[in-house]
Amino acid sequence: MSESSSYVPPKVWTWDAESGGKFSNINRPIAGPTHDKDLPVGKHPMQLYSLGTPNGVKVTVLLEELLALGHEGAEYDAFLINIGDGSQFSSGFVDVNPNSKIPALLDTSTDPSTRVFESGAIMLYLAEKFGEYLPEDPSEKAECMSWLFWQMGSAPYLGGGFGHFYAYAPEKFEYPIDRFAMEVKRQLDVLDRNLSSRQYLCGDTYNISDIAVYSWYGNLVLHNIYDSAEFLDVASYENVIRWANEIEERPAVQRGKRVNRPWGPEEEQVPERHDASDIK
Ligand SMILES: N[C@@H](CCC(=O)N[C@@H](CS)C(=O)NCC(=O)O)C(=O)O
Repeated sequence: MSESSSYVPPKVWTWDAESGGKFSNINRPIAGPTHDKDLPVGKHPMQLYSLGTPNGVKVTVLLEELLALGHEGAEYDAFLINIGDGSQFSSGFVDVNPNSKIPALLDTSTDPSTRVFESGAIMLYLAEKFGEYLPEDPSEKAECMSWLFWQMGSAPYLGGGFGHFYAYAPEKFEYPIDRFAMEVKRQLDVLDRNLSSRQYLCGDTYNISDIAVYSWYGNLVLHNIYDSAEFLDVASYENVIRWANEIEERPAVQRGKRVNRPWGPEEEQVPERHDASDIK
């Protein structure tokens, strides 16, 4: 560790200064809505309020996989929630997700409608509802749940920890970058060892845990997120790369990745999806 800090934490933390860095304009220490606004509702059974980040992509990929299997009940409207402008703090969004984070799902095919928030809970809800991508055998299901919850517990160290301090913080600090780079590399090694003897995370069959883990760690090893591929030497995790490529080749994954994406090459953007034809 090289730098020293002059910051001395006060006795009681108060919210009186912007912390700086990307997202500092939307970060705040209180929950609840900031403004009154209802959410739009479309014509399909599933109403998704999201953005094409790794957490959002998990759900659109799964919905596309379910549609590919012929489940009409998985037809969905995907509305764009722009987290940069604070849309996650509207009263309508907070009703669907009191935690004000994308993705949030409203299943209007139940009476009353069912709200689901937290991407892992949404995936589990959809997999159980349609009886797909979730093993039935209790031991196999336990393995699938283990990797799904592994992703939910691990990715905050990648995104909120490593990504934040390596790419978004207003200054580079060695201590947090060191700590989170070490953890992310350990996580990649966990995946790499598991995938050295298995085609998919749980064995021979693709399931929701692969979709969840791919959305974060597949993206990391294939797409240089946080501009960190060289720094983390992602090329050395060969089994993770082999597995991520295999998942990425799936047509439903290709479609799901593009939904709720208002960035990137214009011809690939699908800010909202209300019909299959919206994804060209
Ligand atoms: N554990 C949550 C995390 C969701 C999350 O962090 N979403 C981010 C975008 S990837 C978000 O909505 N951020 C807005 C904010 O923090 O205000 C999940 O998996 O659904």
